Parts: sequence; C-alpha cells; structure tokens
Amino acid sequence: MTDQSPTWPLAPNPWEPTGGRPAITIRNVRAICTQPEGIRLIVVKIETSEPDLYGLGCATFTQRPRAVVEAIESYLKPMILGRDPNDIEDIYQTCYLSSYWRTGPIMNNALSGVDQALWDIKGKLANMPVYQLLGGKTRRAATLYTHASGKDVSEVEDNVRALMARGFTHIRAQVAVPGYHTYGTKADPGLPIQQPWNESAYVRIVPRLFDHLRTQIGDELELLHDIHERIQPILAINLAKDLEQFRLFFLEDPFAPEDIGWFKCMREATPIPIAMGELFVNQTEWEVLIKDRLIDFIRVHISAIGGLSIAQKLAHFCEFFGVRTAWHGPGDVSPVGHAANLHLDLASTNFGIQEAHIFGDQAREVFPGTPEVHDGMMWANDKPGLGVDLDEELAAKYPFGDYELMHQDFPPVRRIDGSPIRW
Ligand code: CS2
Ligand code: MG
Repeated sequence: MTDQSPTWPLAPNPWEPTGGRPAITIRNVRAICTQPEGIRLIVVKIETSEPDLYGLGCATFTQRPRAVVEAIESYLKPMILGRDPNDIEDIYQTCYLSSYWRTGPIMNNALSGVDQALWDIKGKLANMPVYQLLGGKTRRAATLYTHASGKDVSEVEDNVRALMARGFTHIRAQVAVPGYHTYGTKADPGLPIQQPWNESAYVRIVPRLFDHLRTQIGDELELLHDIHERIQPILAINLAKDLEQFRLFFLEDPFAPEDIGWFKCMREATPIPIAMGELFVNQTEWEVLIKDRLIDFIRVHISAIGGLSIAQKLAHFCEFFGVRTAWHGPGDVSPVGHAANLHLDLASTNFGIQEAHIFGDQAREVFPGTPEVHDGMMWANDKPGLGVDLDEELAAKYPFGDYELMHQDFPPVRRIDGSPIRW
C-alpha cells in the first residue's frame, strides 16, 4: 500500500482557510480488480488519514475494465488526494466537470467507484448504514426478481418452479430460440462464436413461453421478460401487444437507447409495464421518458450513471412522476454495488423491484458482508457504511484473464445474413 500523505495538499478544499487542513483527508485511491466468479469486477478503495477508515465503491464496467482503472488512477486520484472525504457532493461535481466532456460508461464508472466509497466512509464516520443517510428505511428488505431460462418451455417451467420453491415471487423468464444464440439462456456449445440470431423466430416463441407458464403455473407468480434491445422497434411493439394478456410485471429494454423516440408509440399501442435503462449513461436519455410517463421502471446500472449520489437524485425525480426503481443487478455489478442498490432500495418510497444476482461462496469470501438473499428478498446487514468489505489477499487470487480473449465473453451477434446487431 503506498502512503500518499506526503503529497498533501494536492487538492485542498476551496473553503479551507489558507494553511488549514481538514480533520480527515483522502490519502490513497486504488482500483482493485478481481473476478471470483469469472466476471471482471472493479472496486475502488479510498483510504483516509484515519487508521483503518476506508471506503469501497463499485466501478465495474466489465467490458472495458482497463479503461476504467486508467481513468481512476490517472485522472480522479490526483484530483481528490488530500481532500476531505466528507465532501461527497463537491468531490462528485469537481470530478464530473473536470474532463469538460462528461458522462459515458468509462468516466461514470470511475466516478461511481469514488462516490460510493465516499458514502461508505461517511456511513462509517456516522456509525450508520448508508440507508440511514439516504433517509432511513421505508421497507424491511428489497423484493427481488431472479432469472429462469431453458432450452424449451418445459425446462423454463422446471427452473421457474425451483426458484418459487426457494421463495422467489418475481421471476424473469427467457427461452432459447432453437438454433440461435439467445440472450439470457445458456449458450449452445454447438453454435459458432459468431452468434447467429433470428428475430422473427424469437418473437414467435416468446408468447408461447408465457402462455405455457400461465397455463401451468397460474396467475399469482409475477413474470418478467428482457428483450435486451435485440429486435426491430416495431417487432418489439408487436411482441408487447402479444404479451399483454399474460400480465407481465414488466417488459425490459424493448428498445435500444438510440431508439427512445419509439417509447411514445409503445405507450399508445399497449399498457404493458415497461422497464428501461441499463445502458443509459446520462440524464438526457432518461429525462423525457420519465417526465412524459413513457416508462414504469427506471433500470439504470448505478455505477454506469456515476454512483449513488446521482442515483438518489434520479430516484427522487422518478418519484414525482410515479416511476418506480428497478436498479440493474446482474453478476457484473460487484457485491459492493449490489449493497449500494440495496441501501437505495430500502430508503426509496418509489422502489419497485431489485434484480438479484446470487453470489456463490467464492465471491462471498472475497467480499465479506455481501447482502444476504432469502425469502425472495435481499437484506442489509446493518453494519456502518455499505456493509461490505473486500479481502484483498483473496481478491488477488482471482486476477483478470487474458484481455485479448475478451471478445469470447461478448462475441458479436449477427443476423443470418452475417450483419451485426446490438448485443
Ligand atoms: C442484463 C445483463 O441483467 C440484465 O438484465 O441485461 O445481463 C446484461 O446483459 C449484462 O449486464 C451485460 O454485461
Ligand atoms: Mg437487461
């Protein structure tokens, strides 16, 4: 660990009298990379001048991790060394504005790592869990949805039943389109690395899946589905109309961020509840959808929009328009990031649902304090701050793999004629 304190004050607080020094200062900022489950995660650790007082924040952009690490180490760290970790809002704004060109998943994730770590520190200083700082609990725990998939409708049904037996009340169902690589289902090892895709086959099979699930399982279970922006906008509208009869809890990402102009057409065509936003990175993308009440759930990836500070503002903005929260919670959000989601869920009146990723033992050992999941809900552990720690020695045992092979995790998806489409 490098002690940076001799370099103080690199960035003094503008309101400190000349020569004044805040009682506590940031003395080191590090980006820690680990992949205990084979998914690349980045966590920022901010160390302070107080012995043993540090904070952790999620900065995971799994597809471009090296760029995020560089942004943290070369640009944000020099700007915040020596500053008072209490000044979250000012540090957020200073970092945000400092590049002149703002937002984007790289800079936002870097900023989120810093921002969440500062909330973690503030919680520890106050001796309170972060949800207390955000306004206090308005629910016991966060209701979760998790994922069931399968190679055909009966395999999906079996997996749905298994999750129901574990207490889940909300389940996202995805079925493989035979012969094609289908988002949300296990990859078929027989298919080539250039993933073939057929959107007409997909929109035919999905209504059959939900017909099957409603017939076999009944009406009580809350069902969800993710289109993952994989089809033409007009096909998404037709699919939504076909699915209306199955009363989904929500239909996710029917359009790509580039196609937000289509949401008005969707609303006019069908009352199906819509969740949107995991690819959003700035306010111009979500503002109109919320204020015109064109979506029902905001689903941003909190680290991709810049962290907890902006996510809380977004949650409050949504509250005024009757839009609920459904923060993105896949395996490429670290346990620290899941805890940040959870603290905001607990404190938000307009919480809707939380996407769950069930971490295995390895990840839980690397991240002691990872939120518990039981009875279909996620529970905070009530420790000060975000409540999640990082065992650095263990984390180092799961280094990132070969970057050149990264395309194997996210290979290009192509139409049958070979042309590329959105992932
Ligand atoms: C997703 C993710 O959780 C979701 O709804 O759409 O699985 C997404 O594909 C990944 O986060 C991409 O890295
Ligand atoms: Mg999704």
